[in-house]
Amino acid sequence: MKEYFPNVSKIQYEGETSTNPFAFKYFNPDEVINGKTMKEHLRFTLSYWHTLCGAGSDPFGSGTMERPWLDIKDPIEFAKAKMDACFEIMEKLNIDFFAFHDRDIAPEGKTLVETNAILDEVVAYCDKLMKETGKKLLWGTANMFSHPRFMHGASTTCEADIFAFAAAQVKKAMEVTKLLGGENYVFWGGREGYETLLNTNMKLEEENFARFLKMAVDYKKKIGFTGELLIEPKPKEPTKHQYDTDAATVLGFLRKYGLEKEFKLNIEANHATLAGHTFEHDVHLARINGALGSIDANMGDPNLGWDTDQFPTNIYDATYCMYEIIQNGGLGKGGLNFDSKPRRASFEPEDIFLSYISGMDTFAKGFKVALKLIEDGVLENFKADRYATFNEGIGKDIVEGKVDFETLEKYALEHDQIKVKSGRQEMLESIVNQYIFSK
Ligand code: XUL
Ligand code: CO
Repeated sequence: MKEYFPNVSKIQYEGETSTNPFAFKYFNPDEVINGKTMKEHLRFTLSYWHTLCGAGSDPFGSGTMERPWLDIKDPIEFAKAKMDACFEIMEKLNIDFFAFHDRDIAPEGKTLVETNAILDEVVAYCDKLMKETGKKLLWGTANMFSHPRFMHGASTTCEADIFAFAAAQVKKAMEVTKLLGGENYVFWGGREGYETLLNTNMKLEEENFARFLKMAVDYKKKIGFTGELLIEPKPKEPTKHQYDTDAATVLGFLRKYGLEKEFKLNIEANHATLAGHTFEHDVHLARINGALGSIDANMGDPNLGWDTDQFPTNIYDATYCMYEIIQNGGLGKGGLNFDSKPRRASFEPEDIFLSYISGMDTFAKGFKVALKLIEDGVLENFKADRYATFNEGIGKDIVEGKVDFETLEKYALEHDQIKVKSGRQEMLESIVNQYIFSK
């Protein structure tokens, strides 16, 4: 097989004193922690779209990325070359999983029949490489946002024929994901939202969205796909009002339509922050509702209000996210998928590797910090103490549902001289810093 990145050899763990940019400083893939290797804990995943398809274009300029397969003219050979490059990158970075949209791996043909045939050919090639290398598919999904036919939405479109087309596309993408042993299937509704109520029947769009998801659940069962179905919330971009705004909105929607047992959430860091939350807020909310499925690990830029999809280097985000994952007992079938891309000016092929190294090291360090915080019980003990009044007396009665407003009024009239304690936020932030700074 052709080597696309001859200048980069397999990335080794060299420890935190290393000054080699092409080495891991914190991610030691085979280090065993609590009975599992770091690799198994973190389940790092390559994102096909940004890594293999990202051209580096933006609204003001064309693509910048130098990629060694760009001169291949034949569309199928081009697709297979990207697939080869994908497996080379995973091998060199010690990444076990990848994730893709149908259109990332194979181009569309002139008709849906032709498109499906092209997809089948590339999928067969992918299957062969997976069998040869042992690499795994974390999730598959359908791109129902790039093609102009989806300008009004996919399952939330105003055109019934587009709804049918979208259903056919998801059906095929689910079959392909199953064939490749995918562990999850993701729904991110890129065009599932609206721009203006002047032309939108929001009620019908929301109901159709639920109908569509129900059909997906039925088809999953019909074909015996045992992976998890995941919804990825995002508040805006591309549409002004995305229906899947954040974790809380999606959980409420799923409950309204009786779908809460069928779906978990794929939480993306910068989608949560665009919704005005912290990353850990959405991960936590998913976790305490038993709905934490997987993570799209990236970060935004606090000075920019759009989806910058940057490789994560923020140690606080990584620590707090890993804190939730550990409390969740791990990610199950999920993983840490880097929904991130090198910056437009980081255009050389080597930048792909340098970007992944920084993201993987950040999460590996965050994992260790979070584990130590949990083992030492610093935050959980503080929280337990903070809510201790609910463990006995009137607090216990409240939690056990034994009191009403009248009993509480009687109690309050006798106990109205109340002393409350400090929340100690600054102390806790300082303790977290201490754990991050210490080795
Ligand atoms: C877009 C985004 C997607 C999903 C998959 O913001 O995050 O790439 O992860 O469709
Ligand atoms: Co994403």
